[in-house]
Amino acid sequence: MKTHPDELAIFGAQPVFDQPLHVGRPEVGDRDALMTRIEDILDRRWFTNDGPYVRQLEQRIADYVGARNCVAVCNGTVGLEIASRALGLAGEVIVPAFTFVATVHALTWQGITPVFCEIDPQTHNLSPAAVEAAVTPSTTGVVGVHVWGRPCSVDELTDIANRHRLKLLFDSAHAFGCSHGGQMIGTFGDAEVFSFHATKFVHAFEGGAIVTNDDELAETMRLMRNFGFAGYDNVIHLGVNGKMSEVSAAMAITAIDDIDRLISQNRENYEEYRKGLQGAPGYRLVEYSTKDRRNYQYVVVEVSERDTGISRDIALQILHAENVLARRYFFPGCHRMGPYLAADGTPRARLPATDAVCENVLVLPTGGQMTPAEIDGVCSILRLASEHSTAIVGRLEHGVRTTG
Ligand code: T4K
Repeated sequence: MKTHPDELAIFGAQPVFDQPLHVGRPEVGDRDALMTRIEDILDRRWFTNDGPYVRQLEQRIADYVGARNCVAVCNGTVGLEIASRALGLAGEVIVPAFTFVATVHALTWQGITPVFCEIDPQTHNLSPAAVEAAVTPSTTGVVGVHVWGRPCSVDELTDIANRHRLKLLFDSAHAFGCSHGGQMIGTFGDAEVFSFHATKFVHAFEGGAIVTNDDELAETMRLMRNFGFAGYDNVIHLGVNGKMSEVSAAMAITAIDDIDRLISQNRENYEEYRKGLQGAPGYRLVEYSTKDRRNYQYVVVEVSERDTGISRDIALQILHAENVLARRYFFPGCHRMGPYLAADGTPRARLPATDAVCENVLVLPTGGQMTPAEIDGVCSILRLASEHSTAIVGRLEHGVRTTG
């Protein structure tokens, strides 16, 4: 059994939970249906390269979001690379630093300069005013990220992109099943990219999809996904291997069959967390609009050290000690990550709102693994951590080891 650090033992000598509770625990869905599909794939001996399950998945996604085209890919990162290349992004592209590093790597990998832009601390998404201010003659596009599945300022960004003749790409890795103004995410900008990584509520083990209403762009991206082949022996475009396998497509189809249940399960968990943290000073649950569709796949708490007495990082340490493997997505901001620092080791951009959000966000476990009692347990740990903050901080500062 895991050793319990005594300084953090607010509940007793052993962790509250015997087994770790993970953020991003994958769902399996209807295992029999999945296995039937996998048996079929094995029988057919068609494992990848635009197979029937990939085509079926592309149709399902296009229909679900209401987009004209869907190009399934091997993961979201390669999807972003293909989409940005097909859109002709070059020079400078405006991106948030509060995102998973893949958003930014996908651009940099192609020699594009990411220009880090400030977020709105309330929404955690790009601030349109900051985007407008960051446009230069070298800017070719904007990549907006729908962080936590809350759509970024789609209308304002569309307006900015139109006025400055910029391409607009959305990293919709978190936002499958979400909508904005009644219209599904997947239909905005020039293209949008979903991730179906195992940690997403709809997943393909590894996978992603690019959706667009631009038929010509979709055709280019299909070519790019498959080495530029336009038929046997006929390479007409620069390309990469961005293909999704049949087994991955089978998993994603199985998940989409189950999407309503997955969302309502996550919503129930979210409501349980809300009840559990209600009235607990200093823990603010990130809110989801009920006017539009949300997938509730992330339960995110902002920890105010002033009100709880503990920093986000101490809260994280306490939760980990109790086997609650919460995560501090996204920390540090991409502008503070090695490849994006200036030669003297300092960040190139000053982003105080981004830094503040990076410092106080905690992502809690959800999904089918969590029971209401476990969620209540997680909330109790956070509440107790706050109630005992002075003692805990004192013990941590002085390295005092007690028996808990
Ligand atoms: N844009 C955004 C905004 C994104 O969030 C992401 C991915 C992308 C683009 C790129 O899409 P992909 O190329 O990945 O399709 C994880 C995921 O790997 C990543 O897909 C996701 N965002 C990111 C937010 O989270 P890590 O480095 O945190 O992964 P890891 O291995 O620490 O696992 C996360 C948690 O999930 C752990 O608590 C363990 C649990 N887990 C994970 C796997 C793989 C399981 O329980 N089972 C599993 O099979 O990045």
